Amino acid sequence: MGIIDRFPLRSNPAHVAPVTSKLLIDALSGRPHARVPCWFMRQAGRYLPEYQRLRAEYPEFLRFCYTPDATVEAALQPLRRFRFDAAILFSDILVVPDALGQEVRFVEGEGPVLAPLRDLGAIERLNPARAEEHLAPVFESLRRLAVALPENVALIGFAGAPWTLAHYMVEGRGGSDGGTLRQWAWREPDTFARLIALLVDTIADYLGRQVEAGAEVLQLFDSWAGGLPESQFRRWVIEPTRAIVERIRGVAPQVPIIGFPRGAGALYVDYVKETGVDAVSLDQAVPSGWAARTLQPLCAVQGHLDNQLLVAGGSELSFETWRILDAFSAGSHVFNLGHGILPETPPEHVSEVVELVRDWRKA
Ligand code: 1CP
Repeated sequence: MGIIDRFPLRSNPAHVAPVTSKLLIDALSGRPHARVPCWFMRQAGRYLPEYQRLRAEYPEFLRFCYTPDATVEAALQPLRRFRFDAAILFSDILVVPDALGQEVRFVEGEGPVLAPLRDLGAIERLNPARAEEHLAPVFESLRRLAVALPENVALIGFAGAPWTLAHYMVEGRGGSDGGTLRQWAWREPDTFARLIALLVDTIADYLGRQVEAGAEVLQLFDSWAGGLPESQFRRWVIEPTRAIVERIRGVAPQVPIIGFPRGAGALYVDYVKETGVDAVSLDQAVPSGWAARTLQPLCAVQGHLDNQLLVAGGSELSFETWRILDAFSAGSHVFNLGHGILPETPPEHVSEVVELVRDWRKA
């Protein structure tokens, strides 16, 4: 049996396209591929000293995000050190609320702080008409990256999903338990639905433009999708995601879409079945065996090494890497973390894992 036969087609590929030179795209599309592709969420950023030096030139993080010279360099930095199979656009999910006219600041040592949006009037003051022009530097970054990347490295575009963007927009920051947001969604679902609908439209347009500019894969980050009751998860996570996936399929049917409903637990199954994503990114709390049996027959899976183990290192890091590779060996798998790389991660641990994944079962 050749190595290619070890990674069979998944049972229901969403679309059929020719085999490409890019392992990541083949794996996500359920096509045969010779080894497990690997990239890491937040692979660019603060754990790299060269990023810290570049970032020091731009006191304001959003200014950095809107400067293509800086973002292209930041996205390429990890590829010079590690043999990743993809580059991810360097930007942030919060450029979307910023583009809609909400006040967004990044406070050193604290993270993002937004002027909280709490009523219909504030939703009506958002201005989707200005978003596209405001985000022009993002599209320019993608155009430049598409030219700069080696031909076997895929270019990933991304956006925050509506629920997660709403979390920051309503709470004014991440990290909290989202109480204000959840209360609003329960108390005034019709008003809240207007915010979500506006975000669905804005995100679908934004991702469509990212594809035009050169993105070959898209990831929707729903980092705050966990902890919702089922009915709310359906309405505010699954439904808006399904609507975005449908819109993108209409304009770019060849582009694989990865969904990341972090913390969704058992609801990962309905998310995969109902949103139509090509691949699902698993957080580290999802049992691997369960995901391999339940999710992998339906779509490609991505994940899900604990980002804290990547900091800790040692023999557990290799054992866990091999365990995850083994667990998902019967179907399409993209090796990644359960959440983004932490700033205190030693870069040597990253190269160790990337090389373990590349060498795994090499004949
Ligand atoms: O000080 C600095 O240099 C800023 C640190 C930083 C970086 C490097 C932030 C602030 N954002 C980013 C880049 C970024 N953010 C990327 C591109 C880099 C890459 O992946 O290689 C991406 C894909 C994101 C996405 C993002 N931003 C998410 C979704 C993924 C996740 O981690 O859950 C979220 C939730 C954000 C918000 C955000 N931006 C920055 C911080 C510190 C945070 C999280 C704050 C919180 O926990 O609420």
